[in-house]
Order: sequence, then structure tokens, then C-alpha cells
Amino acid sequence: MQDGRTTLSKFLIDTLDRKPGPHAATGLSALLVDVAASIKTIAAALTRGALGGQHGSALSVNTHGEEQKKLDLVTNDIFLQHCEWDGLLAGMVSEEMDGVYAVPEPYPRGEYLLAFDPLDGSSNIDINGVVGSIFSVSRRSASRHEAPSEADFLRPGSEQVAAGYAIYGPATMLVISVGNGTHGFTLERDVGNFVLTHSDIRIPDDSCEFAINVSNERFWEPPVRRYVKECKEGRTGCRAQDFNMRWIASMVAEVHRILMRGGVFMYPRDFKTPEMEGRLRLLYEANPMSFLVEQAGGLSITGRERILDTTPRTLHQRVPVILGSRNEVARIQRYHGEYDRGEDKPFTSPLFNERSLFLPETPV
Ligand code: AFP
Repeated sequence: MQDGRTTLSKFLIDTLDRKPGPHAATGLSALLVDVAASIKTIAAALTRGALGGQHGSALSVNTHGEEQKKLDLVTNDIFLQHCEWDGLLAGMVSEEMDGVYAVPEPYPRGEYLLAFDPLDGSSNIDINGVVGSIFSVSRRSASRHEAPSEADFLRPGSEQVAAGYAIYGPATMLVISVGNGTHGFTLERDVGNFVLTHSDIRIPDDSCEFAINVSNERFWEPPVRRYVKECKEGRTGCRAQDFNMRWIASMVAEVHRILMRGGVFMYPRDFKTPEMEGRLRLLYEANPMSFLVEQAGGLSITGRERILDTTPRTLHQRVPVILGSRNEVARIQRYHGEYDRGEDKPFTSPLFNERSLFLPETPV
């Protein structure tokens, strides 16, 4: 399909409805058109900025105890209103809702489930920074007429049938996969169409750019500290090349940059809050992003295992996330393995860390 001319609807018809397959003519393409309509409505709301009167706090907290912005709630309602009526969904789960939102009467229930973060990076909204929406589509096994349960959503991310994100930047883009690669569409605002501009995105296997919130460094596990330390040592260290660092505090912006030019994004387990397994939520942040990254040739792990193989225990379960360029993520996974097996002593012995007595030979 040709960049610059193929609209999202045509892409979905050609990819899903015209070709035989498990989702042909079962409404997945229509559901994704409804998700795209949600994103267009959100984009219009965001571009009004402070003029829209929707900046600032909603004076409420979500199920995670996090303060909700007004736009967190506005964007959540936009998803519900655009997606609940068409008989394709049984229910929805969102970062901003405690439990499962069953499609209400009088709307018919369908076979698909939608999990979403309606406004990712919302702490950037009041500073006019880049934000996004993230979504994941799966198919329920239970019969259509029963109300959806939590168990319907607690499936490994490898069972997703579609995933995507919107990035509300200088341009609004929709990046999606239905299991046949990862593809980017740019919103042609005056017409209202998403137009294919980045077909079959491929993440470079190698990169010298990493993204992590370094203020948490003292709480990281040793393999992560080892990897970041080597990146910071640059050409004076064992990597023998300089690295660049980015941190935008918006996962959508970080992942989009990685899809466009490679890199690695890390929100690893940190012991600032020991009971928290990570910061990012599995169902509607880590799983959809991992699906997109793998479809684009990258890797996505918790540090020790593939994120898409993880079976959720709860709707809002958090996981550590390390994703991006294949060879960098594989290196970080190797470091975790060496640490777990006690094979990384030269890098984690207290003497090395505190007095640098055992610095590896540093190339001049
Ligand atoms: P918000 O949606 O609350 O701004 O969180 C965004 C996010 O979940 C993810 O998009 C960022 O990568 C990460 O949090 C930023 O976390 P820090 O604020 O700890 O850097």
C-alpha cells in the first residue's frame, strides 16, 4: 500500500476484511475506526490547550492513588462514548477506571475487549508537552452475552489481536499493528483522515541512544546500573562508543522515537517503592507497546522475560519495561542473567562500585 495515499479505512479493509483470516469480517476493522475517531476527538480537545478550560487537576485520584488531570477524565469518556455503542466490544479497562466497564444496555455486546490509557504522559499536558493515548484489543473467549469479567482481560499480551498508540505532537499520528507489522498514519486535519505515511516500520537492531529516568539510579538493580554506567562511559569504556540520553516522561513519545530511529527505553524495577514491581501498567501500556515494538523487529522484556509472555494477575498490574533495539535489549537481558547467576562480579563487587579498584581495561 502506498504511503501518502492510503487512508486508515482502506488499509484496514485491505488488511483485515479482504483477506481470509481469523478477524476477517468480524468487525475488528470497524472497532479500530471507532478508536481512531476517539483519537481525532481527543486531538481536537488537546489543541485548544488552556483555551479549552480543561487544563489542571480534576481534584480526584485514580485507582493507583495518582492525581487525575481534567483531561484524563475527558479523554477517558471520549473513548467510552466512541467505542461502547457499535456492538463490537464486550467491555473496556482503562488506567482511569477501577474495574471492568461492561458495555451497558441498550448497546449489544461483541467479542472484543479494549484496554487503554486515554492520556499517557498527562503530567506533560499543562506544560504543553507531548502526550499520547495507548490501546490494546483482545478477543474474549466467553460467550458474547455474559458481562465481561476481570478474567477475560487477564490474558498474556501475546493474545492481543491489535494494539496502537496516538502521539499528539506537532502532528497527530496513529501507530498500529494488527499482527502484520507496525504502521504509522498521520492525521490530515482539514480532511479528518489518517493517511499511511510510515508503512512497515523497522527498529534498527543497534543504537547508541537510551531513555531512562536517571533520578532513580540509586534504586535500580545492578544489571541496569551496569548497562547505564557503560553507556555513560561512552568511548572511554567497554562500549567504545558515545551514547545519547533522552527522557520525555511520556512513554508514547519515547517509543515513537525508538520506532523512528532506534534506541532503548527503560522503566526498570526500582526499589524506591519495593512493593511496586514497576511503574508502567501491563494491560494498557506495556503489552500494546511491546506488541508494536516486536512487530517492528525490536524486543520488549521485564529484564528477565518477554513481556508478551507475562500472564497478568490483576487489571492494573505494573511491570518493569525494557524495550527497543534488539541488540541493546538482548545485552540488558544478558546482564540480568549474569547477575542472577552471580557471573557479573567484576561489575557489581562493592570494591568496584565504591573505589573503582577493578575498573576494566579502559581503551585510550
Ligand atoms: P503520567 O501519565 O502520569 O504522566 O505517567 C507517564 C508514564 O506512565 C509514562 O508515560 C512515562 O514514561 C513515565 O510515566 C514517566 O515517569 P516519571 O515521571 O517517573 O519519569
